[in-house]
Amino acid sequence: MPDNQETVYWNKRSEEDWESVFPKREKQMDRKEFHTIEVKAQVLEDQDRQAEELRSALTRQKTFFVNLMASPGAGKTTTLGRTVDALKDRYRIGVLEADADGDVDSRTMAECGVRVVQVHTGGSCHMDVGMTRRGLEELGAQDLDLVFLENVGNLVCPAEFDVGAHKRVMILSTPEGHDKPLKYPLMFQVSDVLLVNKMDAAAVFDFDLDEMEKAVRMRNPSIRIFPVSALSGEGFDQWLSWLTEQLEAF
Ligand SMILES: Nc1nc2c(ncn2[C@@H]2O[C@H](COP(=O)(O)OP(=O)(O)OP(=O)(O)O)[C@@H](O)[C@H]2O)c(=O)[nH]1
Ligand SMILES: [Mg+2]
Repeated sequence: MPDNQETVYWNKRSEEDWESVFPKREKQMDRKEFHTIEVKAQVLEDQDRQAEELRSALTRQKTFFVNLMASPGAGKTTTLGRTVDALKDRYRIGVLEADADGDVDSRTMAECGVRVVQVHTGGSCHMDVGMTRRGLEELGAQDLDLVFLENVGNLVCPAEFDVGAHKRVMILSTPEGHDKPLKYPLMFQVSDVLLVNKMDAAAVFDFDLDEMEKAVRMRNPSIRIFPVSALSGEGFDQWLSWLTEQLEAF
């Protein structure tokens, strides 16, 4: 019998039935006197506090930390590769690669000549602050100027978790469609920067940049939007000058 049918069955039991099923428990306590704890709210509050502590520690040690989020295949690794290539002579850069499994992206980033740590989330769809802290320790972030987290590919869960980054950057790629801000509003709401990637393919996918921007600005009027192509490098000057400004002001 499936689990949900089992649940319905127990709920339908009479008071007498209940006593016969849980006699010990009934003796130990009055079933009507119990405490309810809101675990989700408490866990998230705790995560937020830890994220704030991590961010302060990174600020003290002068490590600028960027949380990069996007769907699978939106172009996170390609974007990081091009970004790192442009900045690695000027800044000491590290990358935390977060994936449910595998090390493909870590190998790619290591070839770019930066320090990399692969974090396996064990199937989890996002990074939390505990996993991030451990990854940063492993990376030796204290002597790095700039660290990127390539978060797990997903437009939902990573948006909910503050991992202690100074800035949240997201990528939306043109094949995903211009309606995504309407379907995944939180991700667009919490991000400081939106890189609209694969602009070289926008026409093929009938991607309307203005429509997308209208939908994003309803939720997040101050988000910075940079249309780019990580493949060709189009639009990277604007993204890189924003990032450099942040680093110089940090
Ligand atoms: N046409 C085009 N293709 C791109 C662009 N950026 C990335 N790609 C391609 O998109 C595919 C996925 O790119 P990745 O950089 O691996 O994407 P990702 O977000 O890191 O993917 P996951 O880590 O697997 O979630 C690759 O085949 C890239 O070559 C772009 O600007 N234009
Ligand atoms: Mg990747």
